[in-house]
Parts: sequence; C-alpha cells; structure tokens
Amino acid sequence: MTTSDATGMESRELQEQFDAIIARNDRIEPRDWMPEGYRKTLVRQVAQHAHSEIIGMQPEGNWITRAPSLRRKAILLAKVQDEAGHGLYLYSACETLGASRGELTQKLLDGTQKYSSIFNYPTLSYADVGTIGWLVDGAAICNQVPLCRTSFGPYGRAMIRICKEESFHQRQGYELLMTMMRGTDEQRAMVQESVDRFWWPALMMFGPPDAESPNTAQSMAWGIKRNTNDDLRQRFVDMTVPQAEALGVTLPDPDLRWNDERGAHDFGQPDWDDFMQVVKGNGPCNAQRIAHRRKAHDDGAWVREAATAFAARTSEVAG
Ligand code: FAQ
Repeated sequence: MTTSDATGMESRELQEQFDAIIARNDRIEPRDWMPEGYRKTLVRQVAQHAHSEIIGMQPEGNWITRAPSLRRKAILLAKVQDEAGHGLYLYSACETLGASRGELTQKLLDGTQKYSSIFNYPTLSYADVGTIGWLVDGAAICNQVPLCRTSFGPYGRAMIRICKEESFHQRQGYELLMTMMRGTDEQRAMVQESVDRFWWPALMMFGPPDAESPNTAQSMAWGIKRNTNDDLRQRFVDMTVPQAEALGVTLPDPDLRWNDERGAHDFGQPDWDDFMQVVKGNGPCNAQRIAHRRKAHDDGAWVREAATAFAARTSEVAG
C-alpha cells in the first residue's frame, strides 16, 4: 500500500505495521506504506550508491586502452561493465521508491546528490587498477555485505548480486598486485606507491566517524544500515592487514598495530578535513568526473530520444 492509499486507515495503524515489519527484521516492499523520512533516506543512500557505481567506472576506465596484456584488458573491461550493471540495478531499486532515473541523473549532474569520495582521486599508474580492486572493492564489500540484509527489499536483493561481483573484483585486484609484487623492484615500488595513495581515501569510504554521522542512528533504527561507519571501518582494517602482509606491502599508518585487549587493530584517523573538502566538490578530480559524466549524458541524448519516440510509436500502433 502506498502513502496515498492510506485513506481510511489510521496513520498510527500504518506506522505500527511498518514498525512491526522492521522489528522482526522483515523486508519493506515498494507497495508497503512507509514513513516519508524512510523513503527519502533510502532514495538518498541508494541514489548515492548508484551514482558511485557509475562515476566509479571512470578511474579504472582510464586504463582500459593501456592495459598491459589482452588478458588484463578483458578482465578490466568486464569489471568496469559490471560497475555499470550495479548502477542500473540500484537506479531500478530507487525507481521503486518513486524517483525516476532521469531525475536522479539530473541531481548527480547539478551536484544536489553525492557519490563516493573515493572516485575523486586520480589513477596515476596501472598498479592503481589492482589497488582499487583490492582496497576499494574490499571496502565496498565490507560495507555492502550487511546491506544484503537491509530492510528495503529491492535494495537488499540488488546487493546480493552486487556483492558476488564485487568479490570477484576484489580478488582480481589482489591477484594483479600479487603478480606485480612477484615482478621487478620497479613494479613493487609502483604497488607500494599506489597503496600509499589509496589507503586513507579507502578508509574514508565508510563515512565520517559515528559521532559526526548525522544519519547513522536513524538509518540503523530503520534497518537501512546494519552497522555503524566506525564498526565497518574497523572490520575493513582487521580484514586488510593480513592481506597486506601476505602481499608484502606496508600500510602507511604509523599507529596501526594489533591491540590484544580489544582483539582488533588500533589505527590512525584519516584527514577528515580533507574528506569534507572532497565531499563538498573540491577533491582532485570532482570537476573532471562530473564534466565527463555530463558529456556522456549529452552524447547519449539521441539514444534516449530515439527510445522514447520508438516507445510512443509502438504504443500508438498497439493502441
Ligand atoms: N563519500 O551520516 P553519514 C563502490 C556523506 S560503491 C561521499 O554517515 P550515511 C563500488 C553522506 O552522504 C561505493 N559522501 O551518511 C565500486 C552524508 O551526506 P548527506 C559507494 C559521503 O548515508 C568499486 C554525510 O556524508 N557505496 O565502491 C561519504 O548514513 C570500485 C554524512 O554521512 C555506497 O554508497 C563518502 N565516502 O552513511 C565501483 C554504499 N560518506 O547525504 C567502482 C551505501 C558519507 O546527508 C569501482 N551507502 N558521506 O548530504 C552507505 O553505506 C552509506 O550511505 C555511507 C554513509 C556509509 C556511505
């Protein structure tokens, strides 16, 4: 039942039904009544997630023409195409909440909706393809596996497939880095330099510290988020440290060490002022990413127009 179907039913009763579904960890489906704040929060998060997948094609896409072998090129092409698919599943999930893809794309282009900070950093060497797979997809998996149990059905179901593909992405990145680490001193130095640049931005992907996260408490109460930003960041660090050791790279954090009492790693804080600058649009590549997306959108106008004309013509003939 949609909000507009609420006539005749006490809004308190609808709220109670919604609360009961959330309390038993069941799914809210698009036709169920939902509080407006729940719908808005989901549109914000899912749209931001979809935009991230689409903008996230750019940093790695930058290396497709320069991949060092046919095999690496085929892998990279497949990975970048997967990200496009993820964006489309997520835009579809968002459409079930009443937000059209055209409207969401417009909000990305005019800066009223965000995308992940991580994609505003440049990819300067081929090792960055491996590092993005290992650290960025690794962080994405940490964040997204719990989202498979998010309370909104279409989002949770999209996440299941996305996580399977992200898992392949993470392994291909790790395998690429492992191959380079078994190569020359120059290749090992490339990997280390790349990890040095991406480590802190990867930690920022989980969002601001819990104490400064305005949305976490309500999103957790609604079952949209299942863990806090700091919990997931900790999980990512604990998962990544042994992988870095196996690779033979150093994570660029002098405060990183195992804490026996906590049974977890202590680690330093990213530069949160830098994070805020990137989120506000002042990162190294924000302008370039949006300009590129805008050009792709404009270049694709004729396809949208042709599809719309074809659909109108088909319904005219059928009607
Ligand atoms: N970047 O109150 P919170 C990927 C904003 S997909 C930019 O903690 P929330 C796959 C936040 O929107 C990566 N902005 O917010 C791939 C809010 O601003 P608003 C994307 C950020 O929503 C791999 C404000 O700060 N993943 O990588 C960021 O409860 C390789 C306050 O923050 C998702 O979107 C940030 N990092 O928690 C693709 C996962 N962090 O909107 C290609 C789903 C926070 O109030 C290649 N999203 N902000 O104006 C989430 O889990 C959550 O939305 C968080 C943020 C955890 C990102």
